[in-house]
Amino acid sequence: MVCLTPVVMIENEKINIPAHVAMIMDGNGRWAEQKGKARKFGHEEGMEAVRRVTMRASERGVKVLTLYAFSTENWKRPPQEVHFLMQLPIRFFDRFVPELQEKNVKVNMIGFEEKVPSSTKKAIQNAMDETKDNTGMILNFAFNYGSRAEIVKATQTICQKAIDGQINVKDIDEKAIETHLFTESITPYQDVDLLIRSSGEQRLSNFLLWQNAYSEFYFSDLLWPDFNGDVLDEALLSYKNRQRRYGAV
Ligand code: V07
Repeated sequence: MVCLTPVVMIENEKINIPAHVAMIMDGNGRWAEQKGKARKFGHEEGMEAVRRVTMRASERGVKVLTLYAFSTENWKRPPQEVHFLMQLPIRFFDRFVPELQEKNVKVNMIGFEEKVPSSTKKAIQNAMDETKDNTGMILNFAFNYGSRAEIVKATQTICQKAIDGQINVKDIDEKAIETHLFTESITPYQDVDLLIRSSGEQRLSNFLLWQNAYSEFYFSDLLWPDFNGDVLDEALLSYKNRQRRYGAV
């Protein structure tokens, strides 16, 4: 495999930086409850952690940072909480777009548009438009995202193309499936290199199932609002210390 990712010094160690880092930002509600506050305070503080981690990842030369902001399962939460979460992209961009511009970060989104309020979609679209010419890290929000539903959607599209004679069944290979997933928009970094999950949980929770086929996993016991750039550096160091074999010996 050709490795084009930069080598950066962290604590005097040369390290290979994973091109695509994906994060499951768990523990916001628990963080708030431990402090005797409402869950929304945890989400609010979680947004600050997003800012810290985005800035550090961009400094380290990560190409794509994918954040699991809202899953297709999250609609089952209490309506008030869902409503609050839907406002967060608007608040996030009101506050952070200038900083994203300064760091040359480009915003992208993967997920289903259906059910997302139009004001939220508009905020995300604006941020994507405003940062479309940036050439640095891609900050990729998985929003109303579910991996099985993504694979189902790709399957439907491919089958329809086969029926319409646009593709031969013989030609449906891994590449063909890959190009029908949401992550087509982050080509050539569709595969996750390093998956990080906070808050002590060690599950994938329907997040990028196809794209995580060969990724390294890093779990932290810290609750997401306590996450920061130094924890990201620890994860990057641990990544460097693992031999990646892709099934070979
Ligand atoms: C959310 C803050 C981070 C911890 C996880 C739960 C709460 C940023 C966004 C966001 C999403 C899309 C977008 C821009 C920003 C966000 C939700 C929750 C639903 F284009 N943080 N954050 N979205 N939290």
